[in-house]
Amino acid sequence: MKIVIMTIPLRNATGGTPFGSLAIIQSLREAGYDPYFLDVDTLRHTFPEVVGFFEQYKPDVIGISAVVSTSYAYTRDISHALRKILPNVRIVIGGNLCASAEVLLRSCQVDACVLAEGEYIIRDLLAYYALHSRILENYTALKGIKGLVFLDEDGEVFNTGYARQLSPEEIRTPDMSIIEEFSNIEKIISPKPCGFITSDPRSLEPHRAGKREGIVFASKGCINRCTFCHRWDKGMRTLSPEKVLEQISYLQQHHNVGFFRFADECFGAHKKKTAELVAELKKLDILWTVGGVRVDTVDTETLQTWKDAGCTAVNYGIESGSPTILVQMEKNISLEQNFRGIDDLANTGLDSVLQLVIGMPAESPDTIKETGRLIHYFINKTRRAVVSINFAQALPGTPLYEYDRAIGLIGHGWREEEAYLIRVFNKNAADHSALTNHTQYSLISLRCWMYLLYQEVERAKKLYLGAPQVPTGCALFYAIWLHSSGAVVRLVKRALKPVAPEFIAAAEIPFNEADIGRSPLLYPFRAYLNFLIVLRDLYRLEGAAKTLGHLWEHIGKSFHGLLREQQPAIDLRKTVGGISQLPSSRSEASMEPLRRGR
Ligand code: B12
Repeated sequence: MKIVIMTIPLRNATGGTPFGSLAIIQSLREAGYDPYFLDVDTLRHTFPEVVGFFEQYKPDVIGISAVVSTSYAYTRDISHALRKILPNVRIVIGGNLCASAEVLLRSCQVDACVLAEGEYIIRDLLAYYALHSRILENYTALKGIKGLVFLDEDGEVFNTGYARQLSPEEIRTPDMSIIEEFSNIEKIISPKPCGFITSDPRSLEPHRAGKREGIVFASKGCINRCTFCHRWDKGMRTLSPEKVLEQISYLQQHHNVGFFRFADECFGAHKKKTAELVAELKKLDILWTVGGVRVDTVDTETLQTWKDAGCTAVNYGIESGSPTILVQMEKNISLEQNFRGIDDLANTGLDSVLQLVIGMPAESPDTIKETGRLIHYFINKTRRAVVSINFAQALPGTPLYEYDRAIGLIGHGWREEEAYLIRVFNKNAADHSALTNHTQYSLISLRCWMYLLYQEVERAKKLYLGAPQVPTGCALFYAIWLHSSGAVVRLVKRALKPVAPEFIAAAEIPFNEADIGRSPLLYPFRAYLNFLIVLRDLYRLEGAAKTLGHLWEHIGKSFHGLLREQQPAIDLRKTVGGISQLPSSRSEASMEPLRRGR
């Protein structure tokens, strides 16, 4: 049987190791198959190149790895193109996009969606495909394979239920030689370490010169279920130190990697196993950073042992400075714990990024102010000023997505859901251009909040880290630019050049919205300026008519806001439980477990 596993291009640039595809290929090899790997994400083949490859290769089965829900449009288009040239090929999709199984099955050319970890499900499916053609489907047999969603004999969505989750021992060590054979490892391993490693003076030690940076993982899943996060794994599993060391040692020996990034979502939650791993890492004299850490799973002492073992940075998912929002997120972390987590960082001097999510349904000017205070605390305490702010993006399989469906922001039918998936295709959560406003405030307010918080970052940098002020000329010029067309700006420049050259020189310093925070002149007027900036952004993005519509919404909601009370702190999962409708068809009932997440 000829099989191809393919990745799809995520975002505009290559984005890391395709661990999901490697796991599937390894499992298939163990079972005696010899799949081809088409790593479109890394190699960035054009669409015609991909189609051309399949036309020539003519596989029997294509497994598409769609690991994020923002990958829908490409998945749909490629599935249609492949069906056209290979009418009988079996097309299977795996990855988080399968939380939208009904859309995939009804609108794409897909035979089956594989739920969660596909290592063993794909084997069962291939065994079935070996015996049955697309024309003569045996639904009784298909329904016996766990972990699948497909359209049954009546055209209804049929979900066979989640398959058994892998034990930590069954999670495969990624075989990077597959990348070497089919893809391009040079595009996956970075020639230089990232800023979170170079911020540590140890990165300059002579014996690390020329070392490269690679990605590894020590665990899968998370101990918590935040209401904006898609959980496809049940709970969390931590690998044995041996499995982690295997990944590290391969990259060290074959690719001169000396700096490592752990792509875990919840590094360190299993304390004993992590302590064992950290003790081993210490012996290796490498430098490493960790992706996701919960503040309630660490303390100063633990972080210090990590630092001593080569850790340079930990990235907490702090998310918000508002107790109301933390409850709505079901973060199971209090604001006090967040502050304590920041203290732990400060005590150890580890680098970090403050990761925030704004725009949950209960977000308001008050909760944004609370988050602003947290930003000040973080920057003042840690002396670090990297803050990453994302909008809460509704991902299928999360309470936030279900909330949006229930209140009509997404809609109930699969066609409306498809329209939403197309809207968020390839969009990062920080992207202003595909925003869904889940809050009770206007879209203009939501967009202003993002600028407001970045201005607090700049303000805090000025106050506590001594970042330079923004020159008055620059600030004034920016204000003029905001209010006028390019022609007026040019006129002002020409008029002022002979009389105030310093003003023009200052004005030409690159300046962005966030810098208002460092301008003593503009900072007091930031609310007003942000409003203008956002109107300008919306006008550029959507034109005059729609901008006027947003303005109208803003006026209406501001008026109502005078009467509105602060929303109570309620976990969004509970809110959704109270407002979502019961499934009214077999297809809807099949989708139910996917909507709930795990
Ligand atoms: C590394 C990573 C990335 C990397 C690259 C991902 C990649 N190439 O795999 C980058 C940086 C690109 C990335 C980006 C984003 N990511 Co990301 N990312 C991850 C992370 C941390 C690790 C992925 C990984 O390697 N997992 C380990 C492997 C083994 O698991 P896996 O990929 O899930 O594969 C298994 C199954 O999915 C399935 N499977 C996968 N492929 C196939 C194929 C077939 C044929 C079959 C049968 C089965 C199958 O079997 C695999 C083995 O068990 C995960 C969290 C996590 N730990 O999973 C988040 C995660 C995948 N990302 C997530 C999100 C939301 C995003 C963004 C959309 C965030 C955003 N809005 O900005 C962006 C994409 C934005 C955009 N513009 O489109 C979510 C996905 C949720 C969802 N429903 O979309 C996750 C799960 C984190 C989370 N819990 O919220 N991400």
